[in-house]
Amino acid sequence: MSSTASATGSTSTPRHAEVAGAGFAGLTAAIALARSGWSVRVHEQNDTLRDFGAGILLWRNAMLALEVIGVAPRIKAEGVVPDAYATSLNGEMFTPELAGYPYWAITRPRLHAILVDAARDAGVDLVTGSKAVAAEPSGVLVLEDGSRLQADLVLACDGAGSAVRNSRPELVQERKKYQDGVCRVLVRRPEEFQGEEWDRVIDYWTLEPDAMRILFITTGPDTIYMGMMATTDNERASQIPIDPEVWSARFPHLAPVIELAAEATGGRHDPYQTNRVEPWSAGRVVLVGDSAHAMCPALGQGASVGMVNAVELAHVLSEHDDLGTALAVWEDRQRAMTDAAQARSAYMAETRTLARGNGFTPEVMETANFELAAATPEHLALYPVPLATEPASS
Ligand code: 5PR
Repeated sequence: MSSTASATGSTSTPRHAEVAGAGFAGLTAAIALARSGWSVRVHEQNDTLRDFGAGILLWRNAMLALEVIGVAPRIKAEGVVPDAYATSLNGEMFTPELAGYPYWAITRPRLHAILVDAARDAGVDLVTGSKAVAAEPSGVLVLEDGSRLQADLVLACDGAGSAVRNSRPELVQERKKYQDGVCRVLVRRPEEFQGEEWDRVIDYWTLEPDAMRILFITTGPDTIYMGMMATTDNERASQIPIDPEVWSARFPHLAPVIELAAEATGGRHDPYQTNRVEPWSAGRVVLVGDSAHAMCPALGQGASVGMVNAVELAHVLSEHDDLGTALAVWEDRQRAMTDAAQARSAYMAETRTLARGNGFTPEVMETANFELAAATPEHLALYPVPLATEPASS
């Protein structure tokens, strides 16, 4: 195992990180640390490095994080900018929002592949079939096979159900479940949904007799990401594979894509949930991503906030030699934004405010407009915020 390098970072031996989980947060943290001189090993429990999800919106905050780690140019080349976010309630379309806003849509497998490439380029050691089960504040990551790996920093990026986090009773969790859940599928984009009017996000809502919603997101000329939300007690609408009958009855004009959604492989259903954890670290163990702040998807910010916090963590670690100081400064800087994102997405999920259109108020956009300490003025200049969605001035 690696050296027990001093935590001062000024020695010739690079500091070493063991990361549990090769999801978006884990890979982003690994790339950021490796690029600032750390030796990094990532453990993925699955036998392959891939993402099983559908699509994702990467807001300005996520793009800034990806800019810092050098990945944004590939996102821009392989993803698309939705030309607007349109909302329809019972077939009536509200004025579209977010025109000109710097956000990108991409499939989750593509984003994941791009991050894996960048991790390899940065010299990150990626280990598959390696399941982390616990960690110790002295800087030990424990694997399922009993190995104990010593590190200067252990990152628990093993998701909302984090086994590593759950092994630390001092990291106190506050969980909450909500009424809705979402089936997410990636479908082939058929002929009838080609054309400019579909090169956007369209959020189709119905609220009677119960809430059912289809979030239609272009992820390029070949694919559509569909987020199909329903109350979890509507069993037929909370199933993978998609039940085409129950969805087409509510959204007849989307029947062709619903048929494709029903045939899609690799979709998943997740109930909306929040897990607020405090604090985010114990000694040399730190939580990054859903393990720290699982949130409702209503803001579309779960993964973005995880990637932002990952990049900010590496940045703070390069500013402060003392690990304890760095972790305290990091949590202090990121906590308010993260708590607000969790609270706001929960509020939006509970009240379904997006259904009424024009929901991207300056307050809602605060998360997307968060400016990373790690971002340079040049990075910021690449992502100007259009006037209509400018951060609320105080
Ligand atoms: N926004 C996005 C999204 O993927 C979902 C929601 C909002 C980008 C669903 O996963 O409200 O559930 C949502």
